[in-house]
Amino acid sequence: GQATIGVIGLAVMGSNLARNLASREGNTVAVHNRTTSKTEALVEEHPEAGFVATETIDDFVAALAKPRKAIIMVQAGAGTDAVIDQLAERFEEGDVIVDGGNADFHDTIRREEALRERGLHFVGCGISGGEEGALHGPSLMPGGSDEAWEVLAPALRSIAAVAEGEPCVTHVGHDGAGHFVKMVHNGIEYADMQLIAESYDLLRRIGGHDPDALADVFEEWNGGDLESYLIEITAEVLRQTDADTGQPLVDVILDQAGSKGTGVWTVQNATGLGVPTTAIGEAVFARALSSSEDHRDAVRRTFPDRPDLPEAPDGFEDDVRSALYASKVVAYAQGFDLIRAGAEEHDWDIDLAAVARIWRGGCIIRAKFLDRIAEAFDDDPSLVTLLAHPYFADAVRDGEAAWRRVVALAATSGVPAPAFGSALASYDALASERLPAALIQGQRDFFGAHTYRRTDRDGVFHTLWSGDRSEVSE
Ligand code: NBP
Repeated sequence: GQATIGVIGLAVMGSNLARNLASREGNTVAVHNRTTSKTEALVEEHPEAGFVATETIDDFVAALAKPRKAIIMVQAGAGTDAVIDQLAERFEEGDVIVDGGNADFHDTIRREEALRERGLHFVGCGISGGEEGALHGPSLMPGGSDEAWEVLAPALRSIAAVAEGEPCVTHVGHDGAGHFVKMVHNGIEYADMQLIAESYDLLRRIGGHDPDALADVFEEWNGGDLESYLIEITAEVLRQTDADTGQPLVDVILDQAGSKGTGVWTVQNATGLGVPTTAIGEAVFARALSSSEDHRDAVRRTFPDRPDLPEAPDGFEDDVRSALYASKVVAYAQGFDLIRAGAEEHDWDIDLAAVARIWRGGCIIRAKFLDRIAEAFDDDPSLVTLLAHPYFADAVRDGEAAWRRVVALAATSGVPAPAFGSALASYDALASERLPAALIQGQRDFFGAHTYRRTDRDGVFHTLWSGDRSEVSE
């Protein structure tokens, strides 16, 4: 075979990734799709790519130079398993199968183990950046073995986005580490989008700005600390006028947010690992709430009298910007906490600074902010939380008063700001000397004899609540 790498699955993501690969020095790309007409169409439309078109899986495998490298870009789940099986039957020791789809990392762990037993390498690779990223440079999060990374690195480095001169790809960790980190990336994306949406809502309803004026505000913010792809596209969405009605497009879009599942996975795994990713949780729930049509109807009809919206206080726009930044620090800190907890649970050696660096380009959450996060973990790889790093601590301190004003005003005005509020609550809880968890331990001991520990002595204790209420130690 003469192709240096192959792509299977030529829907939008696979086609774009294959074109990206083909456009880079050193890659010759074999392409294959279950439905052959798609392969033919791609090859015909892009003669410049010099694709090696293959009709059958056998042709595809035969077209690849050894060690064979194939990237699967088919629908996650059963489709991926089917293609893996087809390749595994034909591949030989040392060959590498890459799954670039949005797989559940548990599936990736399972597949990697099964293929390893057969002498094959399997790499679950998170790919962020959507269609555009796949074509021009995604952020790539490969897992799998060190040997597989060595084989794949040149091709992956050649197609990744570039940030500050570095390709946005790193060997995240073994087996499912790459897909785990991609999952958390998407969870953080949910939180970031929700925080921006709350900022918009507050500025619109309390600030009284129209979408066009708000597009200016977000454009301005994009020139500062908040500079990011999501802030940039927010301005563009707010600027858009609907051709049919002449209204701002945002006003004619149905206000029910969809999701494809990675946010839910993030929260499920966070709760399983006991990591309080509250901002991601609020973001996932906020989308679900927006789509709860019956509940929204029933409650809106029951409570037609809403608080009066106040005039925006002086400096409100700056306050919201500060609240957004501080909340964002909390949300990202929680996301990185989850990566660290996942790494501990699954024995992955994940460099958090490297993860922050590969998210600086190509992916949806790319932002200037991630440079700061990378620096923080470079300074101190064992940093307990981003909130404790001097740079972010100062940012939170500077924004704290504004953050409180915004959350308080949102509450009295009846404008929901769940992610702002819960990020602030998370910060306040972490910063509190004492938490009411002590009372909860008392309650648990009362009804379930769950025992408690004391602040002043080692040991495990129980109060004889239904007896003489004396304390016994276990
Ligand atoms: P889709 O997720 O829509 O999958 C379509 C592709 O899967 C087609 O090539 C189809 O072949 C193939 N396929 C299916 Br369906 N079942 C198959 C089977 N049993 N055997 C072989 N091939 C099968 O494509 P996509 O939107 O390009 O996404 C590809 C992957 O990338 C997904 O896992 C997705 O989650 C992930 N992803 C997508 C984005 C994005 O922005 N869209 C971003 C990041 C990751 P056919 O032509 O013969 O039907």
